[in-house]
Amino acid sequence: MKLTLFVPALTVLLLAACSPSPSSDTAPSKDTAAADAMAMSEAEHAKMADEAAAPQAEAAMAKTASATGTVEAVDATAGKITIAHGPVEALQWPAMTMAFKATPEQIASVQAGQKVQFEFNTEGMNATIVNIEVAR
Ligand SMILES: [Cu+2]
Repeated sequence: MKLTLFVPALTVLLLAACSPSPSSDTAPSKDTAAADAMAMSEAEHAKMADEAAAPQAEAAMAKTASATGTVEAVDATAGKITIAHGPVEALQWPAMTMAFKATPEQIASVQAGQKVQFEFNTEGMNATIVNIEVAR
């Protein structure tokens, strides 16, 4: 009696221990993978939340700002006005000389050497004049 009960039980134990059965071997690792995936997605969501909570970083990517400066050059062919502008606090830009995209009308409205006040859109390294007028 004892033996007949013991043998089937041992067989089950051996099968459970030795067989690469999906139910016994991969289930725990699946759980771990799921937990990892959840941890990753939580981390990603946290990162996304951080980015959402930092509008300044996103705003710096595409933003309208205003500045004053001196026109260094106008290039109607290239469609650009080069301006030595002062610091732009809204963008955390230092003072620098750079070219802004401009319309032919804007280009025609200024001359090298003039002090100007202007507004511009910036996206990455591209800055486009929205409005420019000679400072008075
Ligand atoms: Cu600049």
